[in-house]
Amino acid sequence: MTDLVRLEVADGVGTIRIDRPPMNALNAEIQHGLVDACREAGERKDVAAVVVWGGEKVFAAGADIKEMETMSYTDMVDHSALLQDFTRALARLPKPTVAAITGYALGGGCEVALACDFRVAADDARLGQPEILLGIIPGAGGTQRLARLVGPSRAKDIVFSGRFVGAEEALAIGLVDRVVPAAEVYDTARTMMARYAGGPAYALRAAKEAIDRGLEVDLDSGLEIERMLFAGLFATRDRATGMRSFVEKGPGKATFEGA
Ligand code: CO8
Repeated sequence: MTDLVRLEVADGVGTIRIDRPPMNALNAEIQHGLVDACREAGERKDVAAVVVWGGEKVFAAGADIKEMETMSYTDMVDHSALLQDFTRALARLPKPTVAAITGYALGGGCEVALACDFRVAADDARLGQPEILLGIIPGAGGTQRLARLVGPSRAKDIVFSGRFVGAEEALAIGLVDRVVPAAEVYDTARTMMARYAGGPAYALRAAKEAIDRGLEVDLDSGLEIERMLFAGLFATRDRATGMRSFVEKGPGKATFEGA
């Protein structure tokens, strides 16, 4: 584990903190660190949901351009699998996730945010995929996840131009889910995740998997994924507890064990 990426856990919420001032440029050490932190957050029973946080000044201004500058085609053939590994590790983390975005979320930084379930942005945050201005394209899932989130035309505008998208526009096009003053970003994201602590962990995991995997396949295959996951939840104690407490006490009264 690297000091540049830390998993901090409090009250059922894990915070994956990216910490490489001044811009949290995502070098290979951070990319490996994110894979490790996601694995740990996924496995730990005391983590119900995860906030990804770059600190009060910046989320992440992208891959480390200084590290990439001298890389050859063959270097990048080897390295590019890692670029997609760390965003995939985040996207596949079987718990709710939110990116808490202050300052810039650019290039690989925007792609980290896109791999989360939700995004909360500061009112002065700026997002974007400026890779085109470096003569490349997004390489950590940006062309795929951005288009799925905001639609192909908007994604093409953002990727072709490399322009920065302000928080209000990001909210209007669905690139972020909430905009709050910068000082409130982390607490807002934490509050969003805290509601899942003590929740039905296996049902949350199944819901995330059904929606995300379903978006990758045709409707009939997606419905089959849903059917199998739905039936599987009848093997959990949480399902038995949830239904029993509804019958005995009414809706919303169950407490779950994550089992
Ligand atoms: N990589 C390396 N260093 C960076 C990066 C970066 N992405 N961004 C900023 N820095 C450095 C600057 O070089 C500068 O260093 P120094 O003090 O040594 O000169 C320091 O951070 C501060 O930056 P600025 O002086 O430029 O600060 P400003 O406030 O003037 O500007 C910006 C901030 C707008 C964020 C500006 O720095 C910028 O445009 N940065 C580059 C943004 C960018 O192009 N990102 C995309 C990178 S490519 C990419 O992400 C590819 C994705 C594919 C795989 C993803 C894997 C992670």
